[in-house]
Amino acid sequence: MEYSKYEHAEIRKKLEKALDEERYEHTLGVAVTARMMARIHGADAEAAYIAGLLHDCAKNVSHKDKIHMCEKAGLEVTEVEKENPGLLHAKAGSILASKEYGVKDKDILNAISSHTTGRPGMSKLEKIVFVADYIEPGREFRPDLNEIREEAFMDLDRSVLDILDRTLKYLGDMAKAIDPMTKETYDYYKSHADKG
Ligand code: DGI
Ligand code: FE
Ligand code: FE
Repeated sequence: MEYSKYEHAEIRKKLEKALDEERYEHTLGVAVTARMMARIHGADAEAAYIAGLLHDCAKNVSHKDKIHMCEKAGLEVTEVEKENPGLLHAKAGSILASKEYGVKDKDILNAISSHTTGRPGMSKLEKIVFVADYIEPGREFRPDLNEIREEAFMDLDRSVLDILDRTLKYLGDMAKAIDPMTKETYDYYKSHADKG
């Protein structure tokens, strides 16, 4: 994967306009975290950086427009996604990344698409973006984050599972609807961990 420094700057400039300041800072945090994790875990560091930059690129799109974009692109929009506006920016983001930011790499587009709920059988890049989104330096409010941060560099699958565990607990505490995909992803990585 080869992107020039110029292209990085172009993507960042565009994102800075599309996102609010806090979201843009978060995006830079995810990008550098994902790049470093990729180096440690032997994934494509360049792809990880681009996926990190773009993972929340649809965050400021209206819910109506996200639904419309996904349906137009032939992506299934589930009932849970219609009722919980926090979910669809992932799928919509993969469409924007392809159409507005010129990303062709399928693995990068998948990493954007799966970054909120995960999915069973994620690629290494998808897992890295999923985890980097959770642990980037700006996420200071989460308790005991350093344990997960350490794990993220030592045992990627374990950190995916622990993040899903925490997310499911958080959603339960907040009485929020659980996307079946979040639970499916948890079950998948749980059964893999149990097998050793
Ligand atoms: O976009 P970010 O804020 O950086 O993080 P994100 O894409 O992981 O998630 C955004 C929100 O989605 C976050 O508040 C947790 C929530 N979320 C994750 N899984 C589920 C979920 N919300 C619902 N309702 N159901 C889920 O399964
Ligand atoms: Fe997100
Ligand atoms: Fe994010």
